Amino acid sequence: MNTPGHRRIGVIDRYRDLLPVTENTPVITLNEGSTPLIESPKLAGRLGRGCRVFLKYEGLNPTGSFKDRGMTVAVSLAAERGANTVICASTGNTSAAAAAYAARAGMRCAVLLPSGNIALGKVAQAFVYGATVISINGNFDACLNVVRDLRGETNIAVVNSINPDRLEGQKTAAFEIVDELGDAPVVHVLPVGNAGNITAYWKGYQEYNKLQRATRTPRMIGFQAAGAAPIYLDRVVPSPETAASAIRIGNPASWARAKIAITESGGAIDIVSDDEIFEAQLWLATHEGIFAEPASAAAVAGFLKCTDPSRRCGSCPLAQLPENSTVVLTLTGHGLKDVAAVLDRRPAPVPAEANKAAVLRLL
Ligand code: AN7
Repeated sequence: MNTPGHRRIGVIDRYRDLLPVTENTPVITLNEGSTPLIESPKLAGRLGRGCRVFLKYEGLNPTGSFKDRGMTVAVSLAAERGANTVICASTGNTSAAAAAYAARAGMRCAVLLPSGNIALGKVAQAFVYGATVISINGNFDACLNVVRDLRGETNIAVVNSINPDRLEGQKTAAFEIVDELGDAPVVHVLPVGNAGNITAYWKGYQEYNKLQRATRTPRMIGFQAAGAAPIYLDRVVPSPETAASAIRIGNPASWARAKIAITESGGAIDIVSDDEIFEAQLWLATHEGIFAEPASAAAVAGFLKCTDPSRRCGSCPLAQLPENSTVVLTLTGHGLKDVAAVLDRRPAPVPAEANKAAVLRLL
């Protein structure tokens, strides 16, 4: 399975026994999952004491985000149940994945996007995979409310994470991490928007612990953008604001389950500012050669904040790590999804004449 010389297989075939599929389920896959777990000695250096830090780079999934894991399960089961249309609300990545898997299944796809707040690469994906792209006059939470009302319509499958099949697929990321490290990490850090992913990881880690494939479950730490932090603030945010458009969500669907994951795991929920997010995005790219989208960088920003001695808070799980602990951060989406976010903040290329001397002068 996924060994050298073998074809990379999708998450349904890799974890079939632990997913709600049968031999009658048509497997709609793009060979998602099996993403790299990249060690970061530079992040580990901020912890010291023999700790190791790994980055689960979900941006290398077929449509460039972790959403593919959930979508292969949701679309396969929708096909098995006879749906001919999939629909979702999205801040961009869910719509890209839904459109791709629907195309592969020969199903129609409609995506409801908040007008004016989607990274361009994600809109391009929805178009190119042939989805009907509907721009809703409202934010993501308004889009999700419309989709909730569409549940139960004949032949239509809702593939947001209010569909439990999505979270089943997404829990496979936790399985992969344990399979690769030999045990669960001590702490798992990830960005939180609609809160499906933190819920799915927690489910995956718990299942592996029950199956005795892991001796422990990690403390789950979620980071929200400061302007879109309903779980942190413990109240709905009617007009969420952040340049990390993927997590611009004010009323998360999996709010209650995310709180359970945080509480049961001994974890935490915290916030990072947009400036911290973009600094972390650049830090990751310039120090580790990994380009992740702004929402993903929220996890890195949170890690950098919580490991800064001048800012460390006593109750943070990252402040009380036992020696030789392993920490995993999920990088949920690829940086190329949202190039405008970077170019808006970077200096323009340096102009030069087409000769060696002109270029050498700039080095
Ligand atoms: C890159 O695509 O909600 O907490 O509609 O695209 O499981 O919602 C995306 C969310 C983090 C937050 N990182 O995950 C959508 C959508 C990236 C994301 C999140 C999203 P959840």
